[in-house]
Order: sequence, then structure tokens, then C-alpha cells
Amino acid sequence: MELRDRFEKLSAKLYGRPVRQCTEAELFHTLLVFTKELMADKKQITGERKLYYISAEFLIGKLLSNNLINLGVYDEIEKVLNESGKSIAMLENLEPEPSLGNGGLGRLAACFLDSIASLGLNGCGVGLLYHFGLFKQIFNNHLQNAVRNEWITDQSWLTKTDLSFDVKFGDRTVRSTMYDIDVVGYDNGIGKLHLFDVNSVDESLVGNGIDFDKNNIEKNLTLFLYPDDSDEAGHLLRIYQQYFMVSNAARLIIKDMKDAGHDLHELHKYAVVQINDTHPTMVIPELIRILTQEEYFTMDDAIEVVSKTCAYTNHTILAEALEKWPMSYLEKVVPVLVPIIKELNNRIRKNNPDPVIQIIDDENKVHMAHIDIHYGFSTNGVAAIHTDILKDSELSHFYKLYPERFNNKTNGITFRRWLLSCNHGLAKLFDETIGTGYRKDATELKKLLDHKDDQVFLDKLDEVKKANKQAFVDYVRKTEGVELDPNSVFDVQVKRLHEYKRQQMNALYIIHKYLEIKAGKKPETPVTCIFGAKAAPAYVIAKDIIHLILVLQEIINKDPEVSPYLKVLMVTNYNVSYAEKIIPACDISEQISLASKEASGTSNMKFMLNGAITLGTDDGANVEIHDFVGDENIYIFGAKSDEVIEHYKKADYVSRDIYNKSKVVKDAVDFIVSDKALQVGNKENLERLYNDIINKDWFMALLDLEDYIAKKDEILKDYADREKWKRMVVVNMANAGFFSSDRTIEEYNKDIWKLK
Ligand code: NBG
Repeated sequence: MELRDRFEKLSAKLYGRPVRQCTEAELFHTLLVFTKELMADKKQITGERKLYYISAEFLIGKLLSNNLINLGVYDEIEKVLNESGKSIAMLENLEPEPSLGNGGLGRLAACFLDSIASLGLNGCGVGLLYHFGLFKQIFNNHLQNAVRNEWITDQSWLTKTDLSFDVKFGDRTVRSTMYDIDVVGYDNGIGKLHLFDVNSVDESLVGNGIDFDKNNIEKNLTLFLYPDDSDEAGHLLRIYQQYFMVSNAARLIIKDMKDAGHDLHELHKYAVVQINDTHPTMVIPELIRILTQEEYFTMDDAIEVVSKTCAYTNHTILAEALEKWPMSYLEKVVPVLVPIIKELNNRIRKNNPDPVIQIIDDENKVHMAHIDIHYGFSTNGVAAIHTDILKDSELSHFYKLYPERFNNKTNGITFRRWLLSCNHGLAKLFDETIGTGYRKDATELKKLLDHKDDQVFLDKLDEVKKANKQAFVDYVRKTEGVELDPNSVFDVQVKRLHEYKRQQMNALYIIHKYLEIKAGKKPETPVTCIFGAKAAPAYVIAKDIIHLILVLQEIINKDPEVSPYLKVLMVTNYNVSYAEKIIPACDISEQISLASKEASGTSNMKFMLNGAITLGTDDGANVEIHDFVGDENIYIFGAKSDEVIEHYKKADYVSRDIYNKSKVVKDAVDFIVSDKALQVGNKENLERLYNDIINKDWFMALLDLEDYIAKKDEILKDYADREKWKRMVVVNMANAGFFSSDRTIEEYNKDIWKLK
């Protein structure tokens, strides 16, 4: 039967009406059921050996469009809907966005699931079913407010399975249920994301905001991703969550192995576990515990087989994010793992007493990453420079012990979502220009280079960007009530709010521009500075930076002298769906982290693919983008990572010296506490931020500020040279192929997972 007829038949069955008479809500539901039926027709991906990708986050985004694209029926369905004056995008507005992740780490895991299924690899994701996940952001009085974010409805992609386990903590036992979300491979079979929930969960524990009783573990366990951990109860809750996740994962793995009739002594032959950052680390002692206590393994055998099964990905060198749990916390939450962790520690200590590599340190804290490195067979970084820093400084003692375990896997993004789904105009232009081969082999984008001087192509490219900018302007008018100028340069920084990512440096540039315009120096090209970022609710300075940006937005956008040349927008509740609208509309991609601190970054890749030019430091994957496109197609500024690492070693960075020496820097920083700013903003927030910048500035925003201002002025000037700009855009898009997550996953598979 033709798709159209099947779809009509379904709407008749569900609502007793033909498609053209259905409401949007009815059609959304019909399409959801229909898509699930098409998915049920596809084969489940299987294989002898299986990957378990365990992660605290899977930032999967809305699934309707993507599933239809990967099923290969998007255009056909769109046609059917168009005939009734509807569209897929319209219906997708009704789909809530799953709130299962925070930032790059979670979005990477989602891109990986897409690529794993699209390459037909036998792998699944394992994580938690957070009911409210990451908070929803609203702004009140120029301040971030966090409110609860509901996303689970009856009409969702989740399927309840009958798999259920008991999870025993030190002081209680809870029961879990596994829910599945199907992952549609592009022109391939179906993979799975397994999400565990606690049966006793109680959403009514939470009011309108995000406060709840942190001690009521039975009820709160799967309510939030990264619950506030500024106190002990918060820390304990995170350990409860992590153990709940890995205990279920371990049970699932053992069950799969037994169902397939494998001997658990050969676990490593049939299973591989990827530990995504340190959150799932306890899967190592948990598997060892199960094998020794329930499967009669000797400790030696259990350790050997588990070590050959587990691999670890490091996503950061920031000390704060490398988890260290006090032994007393583990004793309370997971006493059964404590003797095993001590045994693992003793085995290391006996051979090598060097304090920096111990699992349990002198303060009796357990270093989770150290468990992963000693008792896993692979440790990888996520971009070339990041892996080099791990080897040469951050983890150099481990690298000396186990050089063969260290490897790099530069991150990637799935082009299905970040091109085909979010930028139909551009994808269509690529299809017309170089054929559709790039959809399966992203390196074919190179063919675009042949069109670098093709005026017709360049003009079409410009048209696509213009249309995307206009669509974004319309969306922002409707949702934020802010009027943007589609003819201005769209300069975008979207990512988690963190001092190392230096949104504050971007804000200081904006102040500098504002002061220049007020002094009569009008820029040639008007610019719109767009931000999207959430700050962790307990991260005070990050919230102060949001406050500053919102204050600037208020002052600048309302100033008739300035706003024709400069505008600021911080979007409300930045998430995957927002990213899908912003990225295709962007001209300048801000990747301005302090060199050495951004492990990789992945928005840099999405932006380049969608025709934006990078303004950035030599950090993370920017370094590789730089290598691919060459000096003339990227704008790099600021201190290099060696220099930065030296500053930290010598502890010789004094931001106040820079502030005192440079008038440009001083004027910009002083504005934060000027009368003008204080008229709009809060004294407490602005003064705290000001003091932090001149007295501390741990991530050295002032170090690079002047260089940043100069580079940004240069890129804005070059934007006016339209022909030059368009050529730079083509070179960037043509070189984006390497950053496909299909390439990343092929590398993981070849070097680590060895599936198929
Ligand atoms: C983040 C890094 C990013 C990187 C993503 C994915 C964490 C702990 N790390 O630079 O900050 O792109 O991981 O690897 O969230």
C-alpha cells in the first residue's frame, strides 16, 4: 500500500476522519503512531558482540523529523501533509523535547546513537529516565530562574518494557523498570536507547520550581539530571543515581550474555562497555561484584574479564568535573562496592605507591577516573589537542604506565540532524550541486570546493542563509518579543554557561562596542550578538554573567542611538530545538574558550557545516578545524594552550594588572558597575561579577580581551566583503566532512569496540 493510503487509513482508524479534517494535535498523534509502525517494519540491529554505551546524559532532541528522515519518508509525508495545509515542522511543534541532557556531552551521546544505528552496529545506549531532566529556564528581572521541565506524556517515543531489577543500596532497596526509545538508523535498522526509571518515583515531590526533598531517594531518584550538589544530600543523591544507572546496566549486560548462552568468562568477547565520562564508573566494581559474589569468579578472574570489557572516555580536564567521592559517602550509599574499590586500590598501591595515581587518596576520596584508567582497556580524549594534554600533563603519570591504552577520538556530529533535518534549504542545494552521496559519505562535501568560484552557486548559498536568518527573526519576534535585523551579522555563542567558555569576554566586547558607538564610532555592518546558555543553579558567577548579558540586552536594544548598529539577544531556554533554529542562521561562530580548557566543542562543527565562520581560540576541535580550512578561512586569536598551562603552573596570572594597564579593558570592565548598568541591573550580581573579574578571573578573560576585540573587528570588517566571505563559507562547509559522527564511530569501532 502507498504511504499516503496507509496514513489516511490510520487517521480514519484513530479519529474517524480523513487527514485533511484532523486537528494538528490529532495529526501529530497519527504521525507518531504511523512513524512507530514504519519503525516496527525495520529490522532490529543484532550481532555477536554488543556495545553498551553508558551515559548520564542523552540529549536526543525531538525525534519526529529525524526518524522520518532516517526512515527515508520525510519528503513523501511532507507532501501528504502539505496537501492539507499542514507540515511536519508544524506538528513537531507539539512534540515535547526530551530533557535528558545538559550540553555537549549529552548531545554527543545522542549523535553517537544515530551513527551507531546508521552504520548498522550492534550497540545500545544505557541511561536514566529523568522525569524533569534539566530545568527549563525563564528570565525574571534579568535573572535566570529554573522551573521544572515536564516532557513525558502519554504520546511519546517511550516504550515500557517488562524488564525490572532490584537495586540494593546500603540503606534501602528500590525496584527499576526499563523503558526503551528506538533509534532509527539512516537507511538501516533499529537500535535502542534503554532508560531506567525507579518504580517508586513521585513527581509530586516537586512544586513549580526545582526544589524537592533530596533525602527521599525512593521518590526523587530519577526526577532530575544533575540535582544541585552544593550540599551533602545533593552529593549523596548523585551517587544513588549513578549506582542505580550502572547496577541496572550491569544486570542488563549479564542477562543479555546469559540469554545468548555465553560463558561469562568470555564476557569481553561478547560485550564492550563505553563509560561516558566518570558518571558510570561504578559499573566496573559492580560487574566485579556480581561476578565474584553471584557467579563464583575468583577476584583475579573477575578483574581481568571486566578490565578487558570496559573503556573510558574523558571529556574534560577541569578538576571540578573529575569526580572524587568521599569514601564515607560510598560507604553509606553503596557499601557493597567499598571492599571491591579498596581491593582495586590495594592492587595498584602494592605495585606502585606514587600518590598521584592512587584510586583512594590521602583524604580518603575515591578518584573515579583513576578506576577507569587502571581497570579499563582504553582511555580516550575527544579532540587531538585534548588527548595530547591528557597524555602530556593532566594524566601523564597514567600515560607513562599504560601508553597503549591512550587514544584520541575527535568528536563528531550527525549530519542527519545538523544538516538534513535543521537546514532543508542547504541540504537541497548540496543535493543539486554535488549529488546526495555526502549523506552517507560526508567527505564528499569536498566536492563543494569545485564550486568555490561558481557565482550562481554562491548566490544560492547566500539566499539560503538569508532565508534562515529571516525565519529565525520571525521566530524570535513571536517567541521572545524581540525585533532583530536580518541584514545584520548574526554573531552567536550558544553553549552551557561556564567561565572557561568565556561568555563574559563576549559581553565585555559588547560593552566595548557600545561605548564606541556612544562615542560616535559607528560600525560599518550592524551586528546582532546572540547567546543561548543555561547556568547550573548553584553556579553563582555563571548566573551573574547571564544577568550582565540580559542587562546589556535591555540597555542596548532600547537605546535608539545604538540599536541600529548593535543588538543583543539571550534566548530563553536554549535547548536542542532552539539550536536547530539558531545554527542555520548564524554567520559568526563564537568558540572563545580559554585555550586548553574546552575538550572539543561540537557546536563549532555544526556551525561550520551550516555556513558560519569560526572566531575562536586554538582550543579543542577548533585546532583541527583550523588545520582543515587554513589560516585564511578562520579567525584565531588569544593565548595558546602551552602559555595558559604555564600560567597555571606558575600561578602568575594577575587580571588586575591587565585591567590597570589597558584603558580599553578598564573601560569595559568598569561599565559593569557603572550607573547606567546599575540603573537596570542588581548591585549584588554586578558587583560580584566585577570583583571576580578584576581580582580573580580564573579563566583569564582579560588576558585575551584586547586580542579578541581586534579579531572580532577584523571578522566583522571582512563580512562586508561579500565575495570573500562566501568563499570562506564554502571552504568551511567543504571541510566539515571529517566532523561527521559516522567517522568518529567508525574510529571507535575500529580501535575500541571491534563490533561485526
Ligand atoms: C564536554 C566538553 C566539550 C565536549 C563534550 C563532548 C563535559 C564534561 N565535557 O568540550 O566540555 O565537546 O564534552 O565531548 O560535559
